[in-house]
Amino acid sequence: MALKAVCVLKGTGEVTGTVYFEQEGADAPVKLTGEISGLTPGEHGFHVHAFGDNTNGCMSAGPHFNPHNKTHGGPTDAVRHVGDLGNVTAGADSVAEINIQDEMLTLTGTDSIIGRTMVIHEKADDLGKGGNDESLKTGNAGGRQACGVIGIAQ
Ligand SMILES: [Cu+2]
Ligand SMILES: [Zn+2]
Repeated sequence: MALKAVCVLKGTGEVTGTVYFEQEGADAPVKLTGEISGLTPGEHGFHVHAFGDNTNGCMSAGPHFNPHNKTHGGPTDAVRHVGDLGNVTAGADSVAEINIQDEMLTLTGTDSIIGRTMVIHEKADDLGKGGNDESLKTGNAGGRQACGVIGIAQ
């Protein structure tokens, strides 16, 4: 049976979104669909952060989800945080359509992303290629515009 999760993203500004997750089984990739609106046109970093804690807004979600102690990277890199999904791109209508298939995320087991936080950022993620220390931690993606806890869906 497919595993399903959902995340509603909200922030202090205009940015809102809904992301759906689906995985056919423990070893299958995770498919993400949905959309995020209210963004400036262009690329925005998109990650799973470690904690499902939004007590201080998106800041209390902590750093990128990184159970294997790697450096930050892009979604197709072998060396990356589990939570590194790269960028989503908003069009002139301020909407980013989410359509991602990821090999490293999982909705089950010890590395499950259920109960953690999805964050959409102000700026583009440089995928660890920015040439400075911050690039290898956060991808220099800037502020957290909206976020939400990933929960089990029906
Ligand atoms: Cu992030
Ligand atoms: Zn990262």
